[in-house]
Amino acid sequence: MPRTLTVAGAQTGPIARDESRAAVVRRLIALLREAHAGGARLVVFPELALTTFFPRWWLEDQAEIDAFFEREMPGPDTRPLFEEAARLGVGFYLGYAELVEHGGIARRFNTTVLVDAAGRIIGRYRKVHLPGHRDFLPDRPYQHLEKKYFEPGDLGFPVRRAFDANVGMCICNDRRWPETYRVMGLQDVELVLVGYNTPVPSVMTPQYDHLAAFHNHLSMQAGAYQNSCFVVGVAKAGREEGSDLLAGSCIVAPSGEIIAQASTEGDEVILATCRLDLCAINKRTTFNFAAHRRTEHYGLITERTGALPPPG
Ligand code: CDT
Repeated sequence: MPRTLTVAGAQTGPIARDESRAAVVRRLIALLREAHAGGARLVVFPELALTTFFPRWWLEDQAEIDAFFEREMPGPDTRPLFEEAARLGVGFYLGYAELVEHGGIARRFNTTVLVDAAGRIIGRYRKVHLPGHRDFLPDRPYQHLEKKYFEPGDLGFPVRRAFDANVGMCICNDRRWPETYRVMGLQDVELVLVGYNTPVPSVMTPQYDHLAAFHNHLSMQAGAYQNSCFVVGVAKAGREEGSDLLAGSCIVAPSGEIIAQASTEGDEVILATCRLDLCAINKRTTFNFAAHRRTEHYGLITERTGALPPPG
């Protein structure tokens, strides 16, 4: 019997700043039900799936900023999603802004949780690669202030056994970094879940705006192929508070091929039945890490952060 897992990507359209958490959760529940009706056992929601993408704004009032954060998960507004998922017997990945108190100090992370089919949180990931900038950029139509609002994740890239698969998580900009996938690949990952909010035009690289969709898929397809795993990439998409967010949610097979892709910029479910045994093809051959990796030549990857020119 081949090991299979039907996963859904639950792309959302834009979330307005004044849309209540309860209203957003109702949208997520509708997507969850549709995914379940399509046979999904695991549903992937976007990064920061409960609010508008607030890092586009320079905000100074801490209470106003903290209104975008969750102090508990599930909390009163999100509990109905957990209850409905448990009732249906479906797991999910949910991205949100997390506010925790450690020793009386408030810490803020761009976080996602993995919830099992009984509605229990079984995994947590905090975004490691925070893109954008910390200071106000006066010449830009909008900002990308993740470095101001969040601190880098402190949980690494754990892979856990869940849904009969080896499952890892990352968030948005993480998907562009080969290190993200390789650290999970070294834990034998079979399924990487990633939610994203990708503003186009980009604050950082307007020169590449026409390639935004290409780079999105290129990153996830390369990560899947080079680490012999499935990748489920799920967008918050569409025109949100005057800023466009890239759509293109997709499910990528270990061959690097896209096997499901969203066709709209709104709330949309995509589905694929992942034959997890397919991961073994390249794990045993081209990308058999134990047989072929040469770690004695990879030291710079962890010794050095930024690039330096060669000597001479
Ligand atoms: N949310 C997020 O990480 N978005 C980034 C945009 C980078 S441009 C500052 C992304 O990689 O899609």
